[in-house]
Amino acid sequence: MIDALNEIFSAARVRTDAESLTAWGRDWTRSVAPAPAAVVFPEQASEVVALVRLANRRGFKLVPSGGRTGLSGGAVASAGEIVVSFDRMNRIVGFNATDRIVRCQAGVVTRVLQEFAADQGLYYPVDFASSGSSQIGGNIATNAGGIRVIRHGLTRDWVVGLTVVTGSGELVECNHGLTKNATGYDFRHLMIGSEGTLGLILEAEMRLAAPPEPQTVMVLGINRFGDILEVLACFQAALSLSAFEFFSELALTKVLEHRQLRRPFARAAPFYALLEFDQGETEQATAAFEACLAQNWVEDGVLSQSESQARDLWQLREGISESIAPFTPYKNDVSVKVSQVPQFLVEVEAVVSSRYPDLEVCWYGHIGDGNLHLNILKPDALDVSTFYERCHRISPQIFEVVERHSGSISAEHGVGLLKRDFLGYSRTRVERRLMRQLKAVFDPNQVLNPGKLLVADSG
Ligand code: 2HG
Ligand code: ZN
Repeated sequence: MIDALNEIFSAARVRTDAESLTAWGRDWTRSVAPAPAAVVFPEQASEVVALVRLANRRGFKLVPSGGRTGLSGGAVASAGEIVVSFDRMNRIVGFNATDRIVRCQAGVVTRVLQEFAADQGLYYPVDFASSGSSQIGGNIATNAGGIRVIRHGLTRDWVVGLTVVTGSGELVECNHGLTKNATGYDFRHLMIGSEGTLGLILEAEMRLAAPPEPQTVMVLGINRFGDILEVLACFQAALSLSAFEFFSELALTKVLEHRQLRRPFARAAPFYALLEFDQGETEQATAAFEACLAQNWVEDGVLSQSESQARDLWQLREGISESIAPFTPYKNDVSVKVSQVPQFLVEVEAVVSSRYPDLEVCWYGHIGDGNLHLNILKPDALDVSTFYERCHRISPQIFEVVERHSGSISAEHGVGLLKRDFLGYSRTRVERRLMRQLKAVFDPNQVLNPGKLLVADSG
């Protein structure tokens, strides 16, 4: 294998040392042990095409690898695969101010794209805690969402063109940056969210937006779970929100300890909401806050007075995932339509409190778009596999609630390895068969990201 790889890549761009295999063989999912055979670092499209063709001839399996910040094992190589890292395809290769389109190689880091946009007086709005290391190719492969979806949508909404190599090694240019293009199947949208199972993304044309007004952040203390959505409705009736996030007191405690931060206000509340909106709408926001106070939905609140205060308040929400990572959490990333959220929360809470009475459960998420992150923290005394087995047995009960509400078992983290066995709760048998048939069209020899997203048989 290594000799064959060396015909495409110089020796320095093929790594087989144990440290590299571990580092590039996994993502932020820590429950599956990495065991790739090699890691390669292509620098141009022709090398990726040659690699995919080689994989087809020789039966090698390829795992695409971006910033490796995924939480469902989508970028984990655990069975002797070749990891294809896009770290060296990290250049912005074109920008057109008239079109407001930037052309990025797959390995461009999200924050680099955001900063590039700002340098042009424009804005790339998709944002999340891992923007500093996640890469555009991975964002597209998982249709990353994050914190401003209620205003600016998902990664999918900003992709206007893609260059991909299919699993059989054919180069396909999708959509060419067009706004209007009614010429049949849009392969761009098939590739977005396909988790590297249909093709490898080499380049993307991303649309940029006009910059928003300066933003103000408000953090509110909320007494009852059920009132969170009342607060959302009250604010949405009064102004246009850029973000509406929520987190529990336990989540706040973890982030305060981990980052050595101060509470947003002295009195602890069972739940918190974090809202972001245009500075120009502060008056409307203050009025909505008072209305919520009068209803007793909210018991305290704080408003950012500067950009740096806004950033500090965001840390309370964005730092949660990192601060609970040491507890090897079992993650759920579920969503329902916003109108279903109140009932959904009640039903999920009933499962959680009856099945995890002895464990710490951290609630947080992008509740304004219907997305809830539910992390079960591992107690020190339990070993990882016993803990995961227990959670795995309980998951179907949460997913049954999701299914009843026609929700998603993976709202934004992808299916990868971790949620694959549960896909049937969100996608029907017919849909799964169609997915496998599409996989056979784009990747007939099954060389791309094996074992991810779909179970090979009829399951
Ligand atoms: C977030 O919203 C990320 O912070 C991570 O999607 C969520 O750690 C998680 O479960
Ligand atoms: Zn999230």
